[in-house]
Amino acid sequence: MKTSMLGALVGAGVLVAVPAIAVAERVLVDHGRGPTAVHDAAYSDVTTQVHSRAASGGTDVRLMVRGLPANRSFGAHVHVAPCGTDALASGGHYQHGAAVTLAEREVWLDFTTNADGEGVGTTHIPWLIAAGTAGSVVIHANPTNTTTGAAGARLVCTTVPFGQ
Ligand SMILES: [Cu+2]
Repeated sequence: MKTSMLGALVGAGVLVAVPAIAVAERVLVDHGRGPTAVHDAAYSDVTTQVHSRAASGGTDVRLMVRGLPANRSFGAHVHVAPCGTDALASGGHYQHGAAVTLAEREVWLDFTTNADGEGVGTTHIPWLIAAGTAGSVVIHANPTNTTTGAAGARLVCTTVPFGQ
């Protein structure tokens, strides 16, 4: 009984401590490991990681994904709010300034998976993301329509504290 209680306490502690440590020790680099929420059960094996690095007035954002269908293209964007159980909790696309095209004022991370179902989406934007203006990266079912910004259903969402 003593052993099983200890085991339960350690197990609970690990679950709580991991995200807390990740936030506390990586203050200078936005960093998300996820997904935070899965909106389509067919994608429950997907894992994600997001890096956002600001330097010299610009920002590099990288999305790494595993566990997706092989050789398929997906849309992915930075959204304004953190993920929630409701797929719409992450809000709309994060936008910056008044550039003429959506591609220039939003942050798109579309990617195509390899034969192993892994994909990487990267982009460089020539500005800094202000704290509190962007909260997640959402992966969608289809590549982004460059005219409308639409990319189909929201599959998985990763909360990322951009701009800190
Ligand atoms: Cu999106």
